[in-house]
Amino acid sequence: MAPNNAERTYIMVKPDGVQRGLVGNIIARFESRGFKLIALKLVHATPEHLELHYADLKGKPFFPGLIKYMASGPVVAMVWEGLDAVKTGRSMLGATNPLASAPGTIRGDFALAVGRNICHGSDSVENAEKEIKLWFPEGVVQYEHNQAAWIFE
Ligand code: IDP
Ligand code: MG
Repeated sequence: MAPNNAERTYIMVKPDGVQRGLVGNIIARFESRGFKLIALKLVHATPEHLELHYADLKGKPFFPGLIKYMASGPVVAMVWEGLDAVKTGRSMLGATNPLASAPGTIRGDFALAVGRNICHGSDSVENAEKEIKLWFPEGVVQYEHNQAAWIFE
């Protein structure tokens, strides 16, 4: 199969990441890795919207606290495109629990607690497409990325 240079992932700086001034650092990591930014907005999401985003986790004991945390302030919603964007995005994030996140990852560099872990990233291509639709019903922005020939074979 031809490599999919146009795979997309949904990345979100969580309210703690915004409050702690980490938005620029997180964006810079995705930019310098070679991904193309195709959507971005600052949004203070409602609990109802966040319950849709985290629908798979409904019923977990931490679910109410997770929704409260995520609705406590604005988040930065983004879509990044590039080769293996979903898997590479997850590896840039690090493990869900910062106790296990390697130094050099976003969570491994900036977080200590699983309930304050700074950043979200889609865990599968299918979920990425669902999350992109949920957060960007208006669609993403298409444009030519002039660096592509230097990033992809
Ligand atoms: P992920 O964000 O790495 O994909 P998920 O299992 O999808 O991890 O969980 C979503 C989010 O819920 C986590 O990023 C974290 O903020 C929160 N979370 C997961 N497990 C726990 C927990 O045991 N206690 C508190 N919060 C949790
Ligand atoms: Mg998840």
